[in-house]
Amino acid sequence: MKETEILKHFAIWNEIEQPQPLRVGFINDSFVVPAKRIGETSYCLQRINHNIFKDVEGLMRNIEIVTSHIREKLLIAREENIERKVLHLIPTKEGKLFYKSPDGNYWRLYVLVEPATSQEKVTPKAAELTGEAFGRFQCQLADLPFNALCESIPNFHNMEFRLRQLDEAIAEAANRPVSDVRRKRLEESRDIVEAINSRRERMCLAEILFREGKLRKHINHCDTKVNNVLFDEKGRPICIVDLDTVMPGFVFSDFGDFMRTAANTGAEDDPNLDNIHVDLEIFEAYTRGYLKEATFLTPLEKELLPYGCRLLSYMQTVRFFTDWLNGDTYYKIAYPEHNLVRTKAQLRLVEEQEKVEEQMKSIIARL
Ligand code: GN1
Ligand code: MG
Repeated sequence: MKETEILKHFAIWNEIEQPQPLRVGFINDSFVVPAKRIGETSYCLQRINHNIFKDVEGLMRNIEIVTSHIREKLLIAREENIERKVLHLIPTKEGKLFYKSPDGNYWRLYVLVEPATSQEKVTPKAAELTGEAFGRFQCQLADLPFNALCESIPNFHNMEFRLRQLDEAIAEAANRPVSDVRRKRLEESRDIVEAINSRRERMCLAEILFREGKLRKHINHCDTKVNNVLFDEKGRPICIVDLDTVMPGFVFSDFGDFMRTAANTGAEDDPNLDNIHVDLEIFEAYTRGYLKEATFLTPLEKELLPYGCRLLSYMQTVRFFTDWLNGDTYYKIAYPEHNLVRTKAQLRLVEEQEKVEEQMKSIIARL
């Protein structure tokens, strides 16, 4: 169904232009819908990937709970420009949070936050402000009981679960004929399997501590990549986007996911592994901003922040590698080897983070 047809189902009252595809993210499809007249509201239309998000209803309810909770906090604090500081869902004409088209697709509409840009790299100053923004985001949600939201993807950041998925992918690939592409992919990456296996137990620490009742869950964003923050023209963070995965989780994993993407001198999918190091200046700046706002952290949660960095890079290694072995069914890829290149780049980041663990700890202690 054409996007223009889809838009007719939403409660938009101003005149709009043709939707334009927006090439961001690996999961959903997004379109910018500009207003016809300058100064009026423009929109962002998204087709939700329901192969990945099976419970669209629950996911949209999560987003509605989180955005209205934050909006209320901003109103109480008498903030200005609230429309730019928290995402605003436009309901359908029937008052629903999404529209299901006859062809079985799910659509939602947000007010477009503008002018704003997203970045793949940040300066230390921007990192500090972003640390504050995420610290505030978690703080604003700290009074919501963690089970107020559902897991829009069950076990999303559960390391034990991600390793089980990998084991299944390995078993499946190993059972295929020698000539099969998935079998070949496995045979050619024994060293990666090795590297993952040697870290398994350590990396499942959070689940163990949770079962022992030593660690709690919060409402987390669960995809705090640097490109999920919108910045204004002066390079200040204004709004946190991509809320599909807001759900219960461990606070340090949100910290770690930002560091995985922003405190890396290379790219997430850098083909040149020599580019990949931990940017400790960014690490320090973000941590300074974050600790200023995240006043609710327990001593254990604070202690686990460097672990959170390694955890998220390791988890992403496992997830990219699983997708590689499965024949690239989950992430959008730009070229055939993309998931393998991503895997190697993330694994190198884990190794680099291990090298500077002590330095990270002393930065945190100093701050
Ligand atoms: C996916 O679509 P995007 O780029 O926002 C993924 C994250 C991964 C990330 C890796 C629902 O996010 O979990 O960390 O790619 N989202 C989902 O860059 O799986
Ligand atoms: Mg995203």
